[in-house]
Amino acid sequence: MTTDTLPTHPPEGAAADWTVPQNWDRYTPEEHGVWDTLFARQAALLPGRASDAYLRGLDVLKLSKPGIPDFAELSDRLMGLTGWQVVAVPGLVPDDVFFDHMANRRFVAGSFIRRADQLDYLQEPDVFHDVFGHVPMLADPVFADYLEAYGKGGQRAVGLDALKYLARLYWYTVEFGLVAEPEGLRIYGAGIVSSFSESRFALEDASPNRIAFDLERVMRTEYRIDDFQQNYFVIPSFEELLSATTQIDFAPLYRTVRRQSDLAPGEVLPDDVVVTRGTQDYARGKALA
Ligand code: HBI
Ligand code: FE
Repeated sequence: MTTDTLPTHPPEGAAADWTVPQNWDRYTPEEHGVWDTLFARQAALLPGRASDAYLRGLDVLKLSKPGIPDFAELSDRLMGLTGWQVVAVPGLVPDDVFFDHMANRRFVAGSFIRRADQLDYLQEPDVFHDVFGHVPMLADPVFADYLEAYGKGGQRAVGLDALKYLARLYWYTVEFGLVAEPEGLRIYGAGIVSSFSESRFALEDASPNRIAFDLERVMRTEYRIDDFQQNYFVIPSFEELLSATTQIDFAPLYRTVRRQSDLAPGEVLPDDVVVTRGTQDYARGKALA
């Protein structure tokens, strides 16, 4: 995801912090219907696939209520649970704005929804990705702390010119992370739980590698934004993700990572702890096509 081409000033109608009114009253019945269709599709897939923390969030936040959620109502519930809020933005916002909101426990969400004829097509994160994908995890106290720490780390990374490395951590955890639960691997990344096809691919397809999470290794790993991931990284628990990323000083880590080569999306290293070794058939098929 690149935000390099964004203007530095918020667009007309947005506040200085880039937030806009959600204007919940202005959604059409068709738009609410798109949410309901997407919700029904994912809700049927996720039990037994999504992490326990995610499913609990979906439940306690009452996201099954029909229609696009009202951010004010959602924020009230979330505030009572973990102190987070959901604020509407017009689309992608500049990195510093994104991190400032996150460091202050405000999750920025697109308020528009994809069209009914584009259920699986997404260029920019819409309200289904942002709210259905991300917000349930914010009801988990440990993950809520992780995301705040990420926002604060983002603010420091900007000064250290290390955003490229930190963005990879976001990608392979918040967007495309897997967690090892007692009953088996589960998805928690928002990019997976909000995707009809990737929620099965990430867990059940023979193609991708599933590799034990290692912070330095993840920070070296390039990612693809236009297709299924070739490698997924598996955390042992959210507590361990939080401690692995808050008990260390990132500045020396960035220096170490900068000295090493970047790793290709589907690469496996001799030192990797491989949970399931993939065939990479899917990616190979795409390369030949
Ligand atoms: N803006 N609305 C929005 N959503 C994002 O996920 C987002 C963003 N701006 C910047 C950004 N993400 C990146 O900096 C992170 O992925 C690192
Ligand atoms: Fe996202």
